[in-house]
Amino acid sequence: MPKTAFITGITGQDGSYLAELLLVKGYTVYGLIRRCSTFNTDRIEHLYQDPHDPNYRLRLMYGDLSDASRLAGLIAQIKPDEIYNLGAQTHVKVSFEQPVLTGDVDAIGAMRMLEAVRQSGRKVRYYQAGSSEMFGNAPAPQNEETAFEPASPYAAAKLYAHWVTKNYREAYGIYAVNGILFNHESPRRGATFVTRKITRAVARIKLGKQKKLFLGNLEAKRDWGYAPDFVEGMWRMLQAREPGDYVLATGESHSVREFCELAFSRVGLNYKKHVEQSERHMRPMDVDYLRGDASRARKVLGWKPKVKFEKLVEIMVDADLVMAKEGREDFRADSGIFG
Ligand code: NAP
Ligand code: F7E
Repeated sequence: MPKTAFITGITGQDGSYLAELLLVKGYTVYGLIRRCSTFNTDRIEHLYQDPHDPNYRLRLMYGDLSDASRLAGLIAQIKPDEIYNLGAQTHVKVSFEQPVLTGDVDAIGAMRMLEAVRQSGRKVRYYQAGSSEMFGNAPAPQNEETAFEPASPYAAAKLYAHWVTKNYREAYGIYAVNGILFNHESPRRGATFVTRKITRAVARIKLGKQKKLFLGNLEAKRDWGYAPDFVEGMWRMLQAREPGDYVLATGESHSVREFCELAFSRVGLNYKKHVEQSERHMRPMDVDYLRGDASRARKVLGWKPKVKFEKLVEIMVDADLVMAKEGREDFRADSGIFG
């Protein structure tokens, strides 16, 4: 029987790749979208289907993770086999500026979803989008046994979601899993995350459209993978015989400075001539060094990332060059207000 999936956060980077993957696998995909005064569906426009087509398999529904009654109503209406809770306020620095909203959406939002699942009485498989940020400055390499040390309102909110997901699995027997995903990027990454901010700037500087790139902490190290590899891991988690929690990571860690060096050199530029540090992009507290150990996912799920650091940088720079040449890039992230 073809399956039905419900994705919150379908308009985001991961939601868009996951929707693609599930449609190819024959799923009917329902996606939660927020009502906005401007369109927020750029990342899934290539997947649109005519709702009058009887084989219409991508169905977008208005809703919000802050609206419990709507979430319960949607789950009752959709009757999903699988739920992927990817919706969140995802920016760590913004979580210091909007801690209450971040807690409401990222922590209580997950609880609203779990309660809707529990009260529906249906057998649903539930994926919770957890984050390596929950490890904070715990020693690397971090895996499922590493003690969490959240270092931001975002990380603390995600940790609440992590624990209640585990609790609903153990207390109610719900097939609920936590993916603890290290940073994963792509040409669809939001422009205010550091990798995309860098690759967009590289393209624009190369074409003479921008002069400087202002960044914060250049010494922070992250384990950066490729988003399409990671959404495949999410799907695998919901196909396993038993529910569990899994780290997804590449096992390599590189600094923001190294990312700059490689990205600028891809177009024959020296980052030192263009990158400046600015207080504006520093956080009240940062996470210094993340490097994941995904052995459990490899062993139990057979999951392995295909794209590593150098290739990722190439993919992102090349895609941004094409966009900038076609004048399709958005200049707003260069103003220094965002990011
Ligand atoms: P993203 O591109 O920032 O997308 C976030 C999604 O959440 C968007 O669809 C956004 O909708 C939606 N959203 C925000 N607030 C919402 C609300 N109140 N109600 C419903 N939906 C809401 O994030 P991503 O990179 O795809 O990440 C997906 C998930 O994985 C997130 O939960 C994130 O915290 C987690 N995660 C990401 C990474 C990573 O490296 N990418 C690593 C670990 C964990 P709009 O488009 O309308 O804003
Ligand atoms: O920062 C440093 C910054 O914002 C990475 C989210 O998807 O991954 C992401 O969170 C590092 C940090 O990602 C700038 O201080 C320097 O040390 O790209 P980021 P993040 O904070 O790691 C995790 C796994 C998630 O779960 C989150 O949802 O880069 N950095 N200069 C900068 N960061 C930004 N954004 N902008 C700068 O100018």
